[in-house]
Amino acid sequence: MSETQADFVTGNPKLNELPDHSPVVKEAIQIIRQKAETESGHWPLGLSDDFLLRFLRARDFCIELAFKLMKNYHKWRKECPEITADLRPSSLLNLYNAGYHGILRSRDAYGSKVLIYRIEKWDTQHFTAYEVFQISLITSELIVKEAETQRNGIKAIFDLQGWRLAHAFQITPTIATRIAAVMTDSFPLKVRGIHLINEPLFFYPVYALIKPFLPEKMKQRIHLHGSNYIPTLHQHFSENILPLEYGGTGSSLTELCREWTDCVMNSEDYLRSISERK
Ligand code: VIV
Repeated sequence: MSETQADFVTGNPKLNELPDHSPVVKEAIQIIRQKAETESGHWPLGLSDDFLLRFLRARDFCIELAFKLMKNYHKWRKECPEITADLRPSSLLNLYNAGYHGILRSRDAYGSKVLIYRIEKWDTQHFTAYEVFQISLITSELIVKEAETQRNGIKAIFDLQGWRLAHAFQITPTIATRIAAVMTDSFPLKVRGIHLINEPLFFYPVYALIKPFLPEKMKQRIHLHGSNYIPTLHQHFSENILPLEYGGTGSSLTELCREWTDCVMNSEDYLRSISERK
């Protein structure tokens, strides 16, 4: 077996550094495409090079695992149409405008994209957990197109300030399994860290609901910082990328939310095109 073929069996993070046009990358794409075509599956999003490459990178070019991830992704989309069937950011505009979600302008020291969510801005009277989930899925579908994000994954900061019982009631066991699935083996993004800040005591029962569905590796990547989060959060993210609200010197979260909202609203056509294909 050649060295490359062995890498395709075990996976090798070094292959992630290769550019899209590298012959090794092209070869892996051919192999996984052939597998997909042979397995008479239904591939509503097509089997383009770009599309296949995101699954390969998410699994460090282990073809078996990349193919399994690709199947899980399609299965997950089918299983939860409430989340995946109709990605229309304009119907979520109030949630965006409230400042629920923003993305840092700079990647962190490891090249990961950093996403911020503020629960306080989720008004449960107007938005269900499914709609709030769509915000994360929309972001994921947009950033997974970037090679650097495919390579270095994401980190998410959940600010649980304002977490109330009304939020907790939204997290049903079904939603909890959806959350765990999309974080682990149903979406082609490497989740490199989840940081919870300002979590109140009565968030723990909800966390306990999600936890059993997470593999050990993922549990280790979840950090609970509490309300005195600045010193520990800064061990993971440097001050110059964090927004003002979190003790950083970057732009304000309000500004970052507005920026990302604009970007999402400009992507409506693309999002519609991927939601319509079943
Ligand atoms: O959506 O890589 C109770 C991540 C997340 C994603 C998606 C991808 C991903 C890391 C999630 C994390 C967030 C789509 C691809 C699962 C959406 C969550 C929506 C719910 C309704 C938010 C409520 C608040 C949670 C807070 C803590 C959850 C952590 C343990 C993740």
